Amino acid sequence: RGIDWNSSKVDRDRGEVNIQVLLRCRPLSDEEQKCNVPKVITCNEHKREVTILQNVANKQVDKLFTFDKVFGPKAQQRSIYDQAIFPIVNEVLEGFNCTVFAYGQTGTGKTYTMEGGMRNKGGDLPAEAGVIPRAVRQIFETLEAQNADYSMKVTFLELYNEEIVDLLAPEDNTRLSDERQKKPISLMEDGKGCVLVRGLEEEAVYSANDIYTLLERGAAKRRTADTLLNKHSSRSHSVFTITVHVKQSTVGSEELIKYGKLNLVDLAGSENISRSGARDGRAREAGEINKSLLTLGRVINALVEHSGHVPYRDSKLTRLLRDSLGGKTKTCIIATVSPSAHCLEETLSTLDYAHRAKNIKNKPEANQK
Ligand code: ADP
Ligand code: ZZD
Repeated sequence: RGIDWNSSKVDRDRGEVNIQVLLRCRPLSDEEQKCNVPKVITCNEHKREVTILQNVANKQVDKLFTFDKVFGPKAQQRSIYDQAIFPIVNEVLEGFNCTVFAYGQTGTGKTYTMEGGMRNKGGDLPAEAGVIPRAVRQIFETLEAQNADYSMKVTFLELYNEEIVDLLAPEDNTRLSDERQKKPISLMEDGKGCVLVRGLEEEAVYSANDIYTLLERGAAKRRTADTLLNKHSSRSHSVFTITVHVKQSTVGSEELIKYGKLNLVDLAGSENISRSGARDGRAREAGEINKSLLTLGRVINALVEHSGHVPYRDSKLTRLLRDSLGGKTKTCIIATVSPSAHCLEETLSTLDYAHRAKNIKNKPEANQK
């Protein structure tokens, strides 16, 4: 069970592992069911295959794709977490940096997968809770059970139009309320090939409930932006990051600290690149919005084709997540699709993209100091 990072695709001598790519197909919505929308996706979880039914000029030209894991419309949040994400979070606690991306067309369940549905106040997580709240719970539960000496920080940011918005910044510091008070957020290279986000609110958290309070703040702030800007959420990328430091019990006087970072990334809707729309008068806006997603595609292409120059520096998203693409981070992409015939073209493009990304190799290394 779980992702086997030591599968046959590991080049043991060089310590390289492929990016893991999972596919999730959402169920038809009640609405779609009522209208008898035809389904064009079939998932075989056991064989890790997904088939897309395609009829071109009256000829059935189905296509089959294989992924590291496939989750059909009936897959529950908990089952996806337990099978695919639980082992990744354990790696973070072992000192690895890990990244989970959700990639797909708007409306296919990226946010549902990464965040999930509503939270019931107090008590346990709801069945609809997604990766973020479950990861938070797992980290606290594991460290508490080990009686570990640890510290944890989180950041939550949104990238919109090549601008970073801090979803955890205290209300009176936001760009929206006062332009002059704007706390500039910038990306900085630390000289060791690491990128830091300067000016970002870094919150120390001590319990799972602390994190839920922060998530609530972030979610509320995003809703404000959503109301003010049309299609904001489908065009923005959100990045939730947890950093954990764990003190190792050592014999003698030396003290070792293991630290790991988990990036949970909800990408902008992939339709934003397939139709690079400079059709209306907002060409610049469209161009800027697509820049990070377009560059992500180019970075993936360059890595897959080993074509020399990898254009990491061309967008904020790829600078921020550089280490996740061909670096020392363990990376997993969850590609999300709709089963509906209406989405066929976008679904095909998601499947192609995700399938190509399987060829990227990273070289994970644990952090210690
Ligand atoms: P995206 O983030 O890709 O735009 P959302 O996460 O907002 O998509 O999902 C679109 C709608 O579909 C939401 O109402 C969401 O609750 C629902 N949905 C998505 N995936 C599932 C799923 N696997 N099971 C049930 N409902 C889902
Ligand atoms: N997806 C919902 C938020 C939204 O788009 O608003 S669900 C989870 C991760 C990051 C941010 C928010 C959440 C979310 C939540 C909802 C409402 C208030 C706080 C947090 C959530 C869902 C289930 C369990 C925990 C948190």
